[in-house]
Amino acid sequence: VSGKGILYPKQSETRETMSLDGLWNFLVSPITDPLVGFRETWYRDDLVNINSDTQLMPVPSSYNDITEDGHLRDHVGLVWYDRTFFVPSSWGIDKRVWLRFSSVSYAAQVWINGDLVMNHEIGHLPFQKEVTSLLNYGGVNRVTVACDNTLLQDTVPQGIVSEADTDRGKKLVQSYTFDFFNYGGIHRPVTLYTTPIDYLDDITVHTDIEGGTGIIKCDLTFVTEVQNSTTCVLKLLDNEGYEVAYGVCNDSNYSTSVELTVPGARLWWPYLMNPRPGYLYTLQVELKSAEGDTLDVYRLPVGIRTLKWTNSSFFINNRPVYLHGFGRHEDSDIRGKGLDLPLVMKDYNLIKWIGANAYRTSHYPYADEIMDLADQMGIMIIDECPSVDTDAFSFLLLEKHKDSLTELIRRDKNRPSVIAWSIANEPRTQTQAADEYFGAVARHVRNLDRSRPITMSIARWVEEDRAGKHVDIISFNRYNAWYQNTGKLDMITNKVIAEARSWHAKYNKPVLMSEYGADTQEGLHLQPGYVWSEEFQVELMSRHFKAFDALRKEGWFIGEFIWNFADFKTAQVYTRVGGNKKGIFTRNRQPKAAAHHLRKRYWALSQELH
Ligand code: GCB
Repeated sequence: VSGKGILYPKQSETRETMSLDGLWNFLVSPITDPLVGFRETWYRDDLVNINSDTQLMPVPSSYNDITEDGHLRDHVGLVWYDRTFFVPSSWGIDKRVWLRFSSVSYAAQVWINGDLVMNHEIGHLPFQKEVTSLLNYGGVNRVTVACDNTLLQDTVPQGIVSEADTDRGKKLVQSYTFDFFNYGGIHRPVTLYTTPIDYLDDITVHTDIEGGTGIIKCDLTFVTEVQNSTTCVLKLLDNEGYEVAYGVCNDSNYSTSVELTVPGARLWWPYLMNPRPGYLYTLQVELKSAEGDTLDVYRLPVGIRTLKWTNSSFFINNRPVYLHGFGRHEDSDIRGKGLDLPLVMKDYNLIKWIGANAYRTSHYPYADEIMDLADQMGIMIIDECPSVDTDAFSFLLLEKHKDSLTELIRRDKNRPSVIAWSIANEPRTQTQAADEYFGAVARHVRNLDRSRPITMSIARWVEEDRAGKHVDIISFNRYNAWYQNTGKLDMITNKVIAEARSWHAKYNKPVLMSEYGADTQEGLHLQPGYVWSEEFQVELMSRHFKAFDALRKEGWFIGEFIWNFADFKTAQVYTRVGGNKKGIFTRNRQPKAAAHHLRKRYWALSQELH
């Protein structure tokens, strides 16, 4: 069984979880014989027995920055991970056991005790498989992962691999045009968990408001041994655990639907739009047998809110919203893109401190744990799939691009924080091929979810763009006084106003500036503002604020996202000093002058607006 849903593994009366995070064994495939691990079936033994170069590697983490080996940092191709673990005997009785990876970048192949379990391609997204029949219960087991970071013309995102002559001989080198380091490894938690034999596979909720009453439409799918034999009992609990709504529905062909009504519903509001942002109910779903026995229980947080959009505005709970936030990255020193809860919490504390109400998950889906906090704190998310700088539009690429959105929507469809899907960042949208390609991608997303608008961050010029017509909100990225007219601070305000106006004039849709900014070396002071100095970054922001204030009066400009929340690592290029330094915070999450400047604006904006 592999199920259709990807519900986050949670403990309940009927479910157990076991974390497989920790130090795994790690072996790099030799560049001279990259496929040796497959040929010699490395998954049939412990890596430590196979090769004395096996070392320890933390999971979750990127492997690139953990060692002192520059070759590993820049490695292209396969690396192998394994570890052993015990499974209790009790798990072998009347249960299904599942193995879930929250993300491996970029592609993964997984074995349990030498048997192939699954393959997955595309980083930043979870995958899982039932492994019940492969485990030793009451005994030791081994999980092996082959992980490949290679990016090609038909991967999402795209890259190019070529052969280079080095002092060590011929070697593969990876190039890519996107502007963040191509970290690899097991980036997010690995979990073994149980479900009952008859279990809830997926839950989909859609919420609405009628007067003061909240409506929650719940679609449930489950797997049971006997069709039409089960009942689902749903209870909605408020945040103190009191039951506020109840519903029952019967199995009809392994799925069922029910509508819950919540009189006097507490709505999910964004941060700073309400004194109690991020209000979540708990939807408790219980699967019961014909005899009335509880088969399975799962609890899902639910926020009741509506989204609406027109050709000029974006509304949450029927109130117009102005988005003020950032583009971000999952990135930090040492761990790269590995999930790190202290870092995640620190980032949210900084987001609250600075008064942002939104961000875009540039340029790929972020960890479940990061999204959970956005739901809880009321931070609005533009949820981006991993397509960056898309070019050379092929059929295969389109299929994978669609898959990435299918998997993203399947994972995040129930999240109140997700207010829009971003289907790409800075694709080459000037061609007929791009027009058709993004038409197909947008249709695909609308077939999966009509409750949220679609956007795309465009960097082509207004006149040449051919893809904007396919989205609901136009997001544009532009680096006035940085990539264009470098250093000319007096060439920002009018240009931003003029460009935003022409986007709106061309497509008659709401417009958001999804990137602007300047690289800034913290502590570098040059007055009057000169590129790379703190003074320059602050002044560049002020000139943009002036444009945004003028645009806000025109009624269709719906938000500003500075690039970037924090400095982050990139590929080695001579335009980047230790990485991209457009952060408001340093990579270590300390404020530059820009952070204080932005804080003043965002708090003033939220006071003025709400
Ligand atoms: C962009 C990209 C972003 C880069 C940024 C920059 O337009 O969307 O990924 O990091 O510019 O700083 O160049």
